[in-house]
Amino acid sequence: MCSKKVYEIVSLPKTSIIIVFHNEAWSTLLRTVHSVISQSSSGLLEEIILVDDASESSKYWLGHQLEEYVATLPLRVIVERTRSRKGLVRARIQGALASRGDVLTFLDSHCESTKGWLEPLLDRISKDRTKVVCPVIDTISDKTFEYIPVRGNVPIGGFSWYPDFTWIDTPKREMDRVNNDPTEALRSPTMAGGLFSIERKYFFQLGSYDSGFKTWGAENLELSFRIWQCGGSIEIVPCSHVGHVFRSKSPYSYDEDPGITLVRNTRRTLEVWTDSFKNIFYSLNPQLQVTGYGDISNRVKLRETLGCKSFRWYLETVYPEHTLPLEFKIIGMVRNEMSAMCVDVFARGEKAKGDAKVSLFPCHGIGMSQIFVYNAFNQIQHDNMCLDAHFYDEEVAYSDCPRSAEITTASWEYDPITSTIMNAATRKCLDAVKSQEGDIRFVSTTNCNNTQESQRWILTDSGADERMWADY
Ligand code: UD2
Ligand code: MN
Repeated sequence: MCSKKVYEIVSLPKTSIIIVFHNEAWSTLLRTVHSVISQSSSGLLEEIILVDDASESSKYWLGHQLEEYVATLPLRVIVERTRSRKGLVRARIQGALASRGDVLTFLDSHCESTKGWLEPLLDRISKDRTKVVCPVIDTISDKTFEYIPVRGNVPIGGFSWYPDFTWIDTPKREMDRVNNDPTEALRSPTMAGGLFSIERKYFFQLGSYDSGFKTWGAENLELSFRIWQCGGSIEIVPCSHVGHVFRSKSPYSYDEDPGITLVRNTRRTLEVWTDSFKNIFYSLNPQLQVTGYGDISNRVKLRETLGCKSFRWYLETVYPEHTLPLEFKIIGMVRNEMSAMCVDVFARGEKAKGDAKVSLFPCHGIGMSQIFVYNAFNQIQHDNMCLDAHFYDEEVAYSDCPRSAEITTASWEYDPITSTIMNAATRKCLDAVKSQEGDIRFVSTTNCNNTQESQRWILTDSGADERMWADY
């Protein structure tokens, strides 16, 4: 269906391609550059701007060799260099300032564009300059470098509790809006961050990027909130595909603990864009509050100048599927009294069929993977996952939270007097069971017996003092 679409190329805006990199390999960098040149229809490319973010001299191919190589290419290719390591945000700003296309298209430095990837992106922008558009991101294996297309329905972007970018199933409301046409651009609450096109003037009008961001992380959510709240929109365009090497671990050196950089970037996002909803994020992830976030006054002023809408408006209108607990009974840990162990989403039992089985880990008190919300529907929720029991066996697993008060196997009755948690459907009680080694690892449901210590649980309150955020 995509290949049948016809675009009037002469009427489309030209784009600059901006690729920032730090220590990228020669092969992956050139794969990105060459695929852009060979897979873009002529007339759509203004130039390619490579921004070297102070790669180390041991990556000698990124020095003169790169400049000499790109001079042989049949297109204007500019190599910009940051004077010292700036991080991807400031490197992208430098690239954008050096560019001259009507549109900016950002790519990571380890991508492969596919035939006809630009037309459907530029077409959307030519119809509405406030649209920020993303291709579907296919996978390039980091083991074999083979190209693996996304199969089936195209997901859109959301965010998790941490908060972190996540893919979510495209909701029915959105498929209805596009009349189930699989080629139609899908509105997306957030973008992954690396691959997108935006009109150049609009990019600067919206405040380009927050130059207070360091190295890596969270700029994707910051830009996403900003685009929507300030009158633009984000779309994922199913007829445009670009592959990306998803790496299993971060290859960079940082000038500080990477966790601190990410927290600072994340807090700048929350403090500027999420109004009082930031308190929900801080309750769900208390570790965020340990690090400062620097001066944000310019970004707050930008938000005022642009007259941007509230985060409440964004959640209600753009992302009603978000998992933030706007109403809840308890936020805290699910602590087993006998063992001093807590339900932990990162702990995955070795007996688990799949990896969904609920396991315990010593309580660490720093929130994160041990934070659960006893929500308004009596479900025990972590982000999009809820503790779910079965009628046919004793296993407790994580499953997608039912978003209603209907009594299901994901409904639990917590009795703070007896410290028991009974499943409202199976009427069995949450129990901590021993693994073969004898240490308590798993959560299951067994017949209720409140003299049994392993069935005693405390839903500890982390001190979040608002029971309802709805007034914000
Ligand atoms: C994703 C995005 C990435 C960025 C990131 C959050 C995709 C496919 N990728 O993670 O673009 O939004 O989330 O920050 O959506 N780089 C520098 N200087 C640095 C660090 C990185 O230039 O100090 C370059 C790096 O070489 C790469 C780009 O920035 O070209 C993105 O970094 P990444 O590939 O490590 O990010 P990724 O794909 O894990
Ligand atoms: Mn990448």
